[in-house]
Amino acid sequence: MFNDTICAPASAPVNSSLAVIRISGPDSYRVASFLFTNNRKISHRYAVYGSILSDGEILDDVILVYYNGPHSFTGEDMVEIFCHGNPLVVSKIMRAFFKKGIRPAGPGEFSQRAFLNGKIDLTGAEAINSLINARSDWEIKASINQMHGSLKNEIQKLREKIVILKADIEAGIDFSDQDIEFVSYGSASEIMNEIRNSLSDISMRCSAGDKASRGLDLILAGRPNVGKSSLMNLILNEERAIVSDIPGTTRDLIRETIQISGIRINLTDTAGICQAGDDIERMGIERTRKKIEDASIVLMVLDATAGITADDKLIISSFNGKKVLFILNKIDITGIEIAEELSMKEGYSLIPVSAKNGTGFSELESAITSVISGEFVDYRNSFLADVRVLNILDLSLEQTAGIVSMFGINELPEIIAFELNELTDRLAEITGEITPDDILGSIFSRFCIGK
Ligand SMILES: Nc1nc2c(ncn2[C@@H]2O[C@H](COP(=O)(O)OP(=O)(O)OP(=O)(O)O)[C@@H](O)[C@H]2O)c(=O)[nH]1
Ligand SMILES: [Mg+2]
Repeated sequence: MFNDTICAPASAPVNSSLAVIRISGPDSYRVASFLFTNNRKISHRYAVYGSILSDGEILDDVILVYYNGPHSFTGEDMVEIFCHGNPLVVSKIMRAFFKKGIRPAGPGEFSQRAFLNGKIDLTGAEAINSLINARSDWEIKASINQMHGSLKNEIQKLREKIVILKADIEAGIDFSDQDIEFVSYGSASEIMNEIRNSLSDISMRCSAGDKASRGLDLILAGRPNVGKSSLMNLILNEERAIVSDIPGTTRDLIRETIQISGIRINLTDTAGICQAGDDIERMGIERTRKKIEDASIVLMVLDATAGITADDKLIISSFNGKKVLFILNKIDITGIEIAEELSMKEGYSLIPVSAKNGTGFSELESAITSVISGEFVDYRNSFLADVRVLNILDLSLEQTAGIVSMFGINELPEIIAFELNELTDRLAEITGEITPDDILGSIFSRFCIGK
């Protein structure tokens, strides 16, 4: 428990109908009662209406809720004040609290107190931060699942298994003179293999989650003038990129983030690939090639009026096994039949569209959706995990493999028990049961103030 009391706005500093101010710590109740006109009515988890009064001046009429610790978010005594959403009003109320000895909270300090007081584990705290910053439906859903313990529960199940195995091996050491075996090395090794499989499954689900929260890179590529920028604008539903009939209009990469099927997509429009006319165009094409290498999915745009040209084929041959969707644009000029003819002749599966009048747009969206689902086979079951968690999982997997081989060479049980102990401690870092202070500091400093 902390002996100082902290205060911060929990809402953004903009003019809005309401704003929320949070106070947490042992002085919350005393100072709130002092500044609040309706102080006799303040009771645990009741919303009370009154005014905040400082030096005889009414600062605002507010709703105040008091939470008696440990039954609060932080586990301490807490007060939440719902005032009118003017940043000046918020700042006046906060200053009144500061004058009474309460200090401003740093980033993530409320969540850090909740964690240190055992109200949430580290995966839950990180999920709250992800929920606040989520940019797709998937991230929102995964954050809520994780706040409800999805990752924590999996890790705890594994730790329990390891602890039982370790206890059996240690019991074997204690009773070794009586020739009693609690677990044979054969079955211990099997259990360890199961643990390894579960760890590897969690790790894969964390990597899928990591990928999904960064977003999938989709890139529009093709020759100049085929309509890449027009398609970009159609997908974004805004005139984002300049469109013209002059080949080489787009020179730089144009990147926007959208959501398709609940997944974050980073969509990039690129310079048309051709023999560059000038240095700037050449630089644009180089950037395009580099971007294609990094992309998850390429949307190769073809011009129906030109068919599939030798230059198109050259570009396609540079994709090197990437996932590609072939889009046949400008079918408003040629008619849709050309798509089937060309598909038969050239062997590509073409999606006919017109960026000009929107024909084929919904088919294009479904094609993108189905590629995304294929790309993230199991993203719906994935976890939100940052590099910290992924790193712990990698090290744990390595250690697990080492323990399996120790059973194979009949290593001393004392040494195996030591390794198992280290493994449980390592996994405990994920939920934060054992985590060095500097790591905690760096995790919570990423949070916003008031959270
Ligand atoms: N009729 C018709 N014209 C189109 C269509 N899509 C694009 N255009 C026209 O084709 C020309 C080139 O379009 P852009 O979107 O600038 O092509 P781009 O591939 O981005 O070209 P660069 O940036 O030069 O590589 C413009 O005049 C567009 O109006 C379409 O579906 N139908
Ligand atoms: Mg363009």
